[in-house]
Amino acid sequence: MRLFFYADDSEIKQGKTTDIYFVRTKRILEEKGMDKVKVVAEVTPGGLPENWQWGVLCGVEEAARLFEGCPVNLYIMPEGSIFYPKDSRGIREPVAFIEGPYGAFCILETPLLGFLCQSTGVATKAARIRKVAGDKMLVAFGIRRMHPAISPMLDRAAYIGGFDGVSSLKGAEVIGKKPIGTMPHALIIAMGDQVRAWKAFDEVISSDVPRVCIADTYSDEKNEAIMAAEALRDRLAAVRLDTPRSRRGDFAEIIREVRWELDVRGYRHVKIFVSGGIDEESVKVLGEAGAEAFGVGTSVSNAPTVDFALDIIEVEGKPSAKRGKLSCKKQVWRCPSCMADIILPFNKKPPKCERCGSEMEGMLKPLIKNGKIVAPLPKPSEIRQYVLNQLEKLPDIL
Ligand code: PCP
Repeated sequence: MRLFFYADDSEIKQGKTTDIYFVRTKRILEEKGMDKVKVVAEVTPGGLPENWQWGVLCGVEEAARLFEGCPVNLYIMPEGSIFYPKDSRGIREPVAFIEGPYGAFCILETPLLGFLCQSTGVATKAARIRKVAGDKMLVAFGIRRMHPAISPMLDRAAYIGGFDGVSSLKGAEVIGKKPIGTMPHALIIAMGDQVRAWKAFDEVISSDVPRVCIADTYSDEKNEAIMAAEALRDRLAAVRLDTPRSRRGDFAEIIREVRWELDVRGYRHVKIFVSGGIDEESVKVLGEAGAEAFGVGTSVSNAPTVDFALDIIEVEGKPSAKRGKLSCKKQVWRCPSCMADIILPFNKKPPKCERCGSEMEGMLKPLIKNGKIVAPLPKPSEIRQYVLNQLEKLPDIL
């Protein structure tokens, strides 16, 4: 008897989460002896949410696990690759294509898209915030907003997008790091007194955990920040300000005041950690006011999904696509220095970058060949570094 409402590995792999019309399609093709018809189907974004100019592809390792054992080839951009909705000439950009008997993979369309759409949205939102935050500390605090069964995916995607750490035990395990947290208001309230709670934290929690005291429970942030500094002195790493919307007013001004009052009292070592409603805009404004670390929750864990679609573009080697889609297998050629893309039919020879003349790199690489994984599956930390390296080459987003 299962306690919660989620699908397990074998149910996902068997297509139990798929849309029923794919099951019917497979049955009809089998009955008519057409399930072995060879097709090429490509994954393209319908566009990007909000004003996003690019996305960070995430969910690729799960796609590999999904297709392992399925008699198809899967070519896909490496996990963490920047992609665009269209190339410089307006051609819609494929992030993957599958080639093989349609009847062998048609029921996997739904889980494949689900793996890519949601985690790509999370990783992209995280990367956008990383792009604005520079090297300030970013911690994923958002798993409480979403179904707990996917919290490891949410944390992994935020980390891959460029965050420094995650708050959940399971998420931290998946990315191979220790979880990062501060302290909840509940600790102060349950113990009845800020100083008593801060000192208890300092006594009980192992010394390798930075002392970050929540400093906005009962009184003004400036007042509680000074109290925390006077209570823990050089043991205090930071104060966390999580000012509720009912009190927020000019949060940047509050941060400037707290920074000033700590500094004039000799507490320059105490950093300011902020959380609550943090996104690209507030990271910029609050960072400029003196915040040096951010706990980012809902804006990343509940990031918009990227609406990828899977469309057949070749049947038995012949061009065949529905209205609105371009037929024929394609390659996405990327200039590694200026990050510009050109999309050409798959077997064309590599073009030179029109902007800088560099050799261009084919982004759609084989991940599965006849059901076998044929490429390495990098660690989350390696994928994250790949994302950061690419972000450096992109223009600012705000
Ligand atoms: C919230 C909690 C979350 C933060 C803010 C994320 O504060 O710290 O991790 O908020 P966001 O989703 O708006 O980005 P509280 O709800 O006050 O919880 P706590 O007292 O546990 O900090």
